[in-house]
Amino acid sequence: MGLSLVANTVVAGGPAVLLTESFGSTIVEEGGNGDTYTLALSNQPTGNVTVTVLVGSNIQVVSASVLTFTTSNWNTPQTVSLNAVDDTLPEGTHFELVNHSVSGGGFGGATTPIVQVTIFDNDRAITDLAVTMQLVNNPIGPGQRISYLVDVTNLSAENALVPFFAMGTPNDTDDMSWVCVADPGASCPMSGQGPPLHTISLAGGTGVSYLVDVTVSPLVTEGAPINAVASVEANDSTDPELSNNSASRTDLVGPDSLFRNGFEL
Ligand SMILES: [Ca+2]
Ligand SMILES: [Ca+2]
Ligand SMILES: [Ca+2]
Repeated sequence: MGLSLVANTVVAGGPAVLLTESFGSTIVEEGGNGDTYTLALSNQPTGNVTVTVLVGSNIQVVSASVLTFTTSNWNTPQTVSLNAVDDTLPEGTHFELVNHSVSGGGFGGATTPIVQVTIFDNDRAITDLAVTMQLVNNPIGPGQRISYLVDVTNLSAENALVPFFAMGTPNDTDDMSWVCVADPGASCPMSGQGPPLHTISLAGGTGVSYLVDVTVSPLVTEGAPINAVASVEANDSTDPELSNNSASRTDLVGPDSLFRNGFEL
């Protein structure tokens, strides 16, 4: 033994059940398209060979799940058709392995293929994603480096797998840079330059926190407003409470830091 099958290539050796996946892969959609592959034997058996298709809970065999190969049709491929089980669970794209058992005709110990099936989901979680924003430095001074603390939280129990986070550059600022820290079960890029615009991941009840730094233009005048907006979009889940999916704030530029530091002339 110790033989292996990769796609439709068999390593020469003992008897084997040969696999050919249509278009080289097997992909099924909940509530949508199924897929097929074919099986044949590597050599003529001594009698009837039975091959049984073994699936888990996410896949159903639409064709016969027990194939019989005889001494005459052993090398004629037989088709296995699979569909996804259309459950109601939001799972994202997931995977299941299809195994095969074989018996009879001298094929009792034959090598059998394992098919990795990709399953596209059609169920959406209900999640409530929320964003809050604070300004760490207040008041803002012309030319000052300032920091926003932005928290993105999944307030629901269900997972949001690929929400999109965005924060634009506040007016009259530049040199934006940021760092992000994620709760266990959540993920975000660790840091970056420029506006954060990317996919994050928020398991139910988890969040990520950004510290976003910008430099206020030295040319702004006292009383000018600096507007900042951050938002999150659920993408693969449904968010029935959209009022908390963005946070914005307007902070007025204070007096020049020379004055605040007591160096008034
Ligand atoms: Ca479904
Ligand atoms: Ca599902
Ligand atoms: Ca929300």
